[in-house]
Amino acid sequence: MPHPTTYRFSFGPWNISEGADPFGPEVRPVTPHESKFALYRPLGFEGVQFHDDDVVPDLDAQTPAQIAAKSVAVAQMLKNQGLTPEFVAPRLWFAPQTVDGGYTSNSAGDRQYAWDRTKKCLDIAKAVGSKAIVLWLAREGSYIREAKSAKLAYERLLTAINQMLDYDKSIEIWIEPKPNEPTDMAYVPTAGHALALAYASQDHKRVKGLIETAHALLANLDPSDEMAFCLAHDKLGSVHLNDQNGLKYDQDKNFGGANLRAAFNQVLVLEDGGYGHRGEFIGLDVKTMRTQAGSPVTAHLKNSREIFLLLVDKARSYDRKLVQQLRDNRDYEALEMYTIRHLLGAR
Ligand code: XUL
Ligand code: MN
Repeated sequence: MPHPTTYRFSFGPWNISEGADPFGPEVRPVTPHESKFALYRPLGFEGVQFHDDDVVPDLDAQTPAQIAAKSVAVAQMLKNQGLTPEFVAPRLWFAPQTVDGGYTSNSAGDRQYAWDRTKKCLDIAKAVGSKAIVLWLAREGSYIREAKSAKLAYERLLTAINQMLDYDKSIEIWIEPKPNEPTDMAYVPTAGHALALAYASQDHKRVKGLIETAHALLANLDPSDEMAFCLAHDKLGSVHLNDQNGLKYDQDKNFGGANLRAAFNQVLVLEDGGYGHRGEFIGLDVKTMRTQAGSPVTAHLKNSREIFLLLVDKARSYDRKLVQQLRDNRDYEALEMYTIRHLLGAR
């Protein structure tokens, strides 16, 4: 498949943050939510990733008319700024009704909250002109396995996905797997789990995966393989490129910042898999370092995009003929050395 000559990039407003972490407060002045959108184009981004309440703040407290009016205003703002909404994700991990998950909660009332919130998210996605919603299934897991029936939990997830497909006949659902954090163990930790749910659903063509580098690494998997698995099924809805130092807390480091070779392999898989030729975005989900001064802080976004593009150059100048020859000869020592020399620019 031909690769696009140019890529489109996206990030979410949460990627510009004030630096609070579980151990300390904000360290930078607040960048008002509304003022973030003007930063996209100058930084080279045209796609906006939204949570539902990034579109309609304080969503649970709004009437349907208020939700509709705010969504229309955001759609107009995006148009004025020349931006495209990439997806909207229901934030099902914040409200008191979601302490034990949403779709998989043992409480019927909490599950009803999750469904009501999802319907609001689907309405918002339609109103802003987004073709997809993203399910990051944050608390759909358990802290101790005895707490829930896992079989029932998978059945409930599938039921919820089918309800979404039914409620909106054109929306795509992109499942973003993650093995842990904030729950101890999540029910949908890998691309395999996400795509199994997709194929079991009533309209599998509209259910895909969104692969985040850090999430794959937290599952002790190779992110490029997770992306390739989705591409092989024509089910890579989007990516969240970032990086991660081993099996620790979710770090959302700059793309390539921890493992440049693994980043190169992700770019190779995307290039060779024809990713982007239908307008799919190169999505980033990166956090700046807490030590970074200034407001707003955007260097991490600019740098991650630049690192991606530098690796695209590396992918396009990678000598495919030589690679094929070394594969044919099964000389993987030479292939590794060529790859490292290529990445280091050694002559
Ligand atoms: C959480 C994460 C989220 C999702 C969107 O780890 O990656 O930001 O991408 O809800
Ligand atoms: Mn993400």
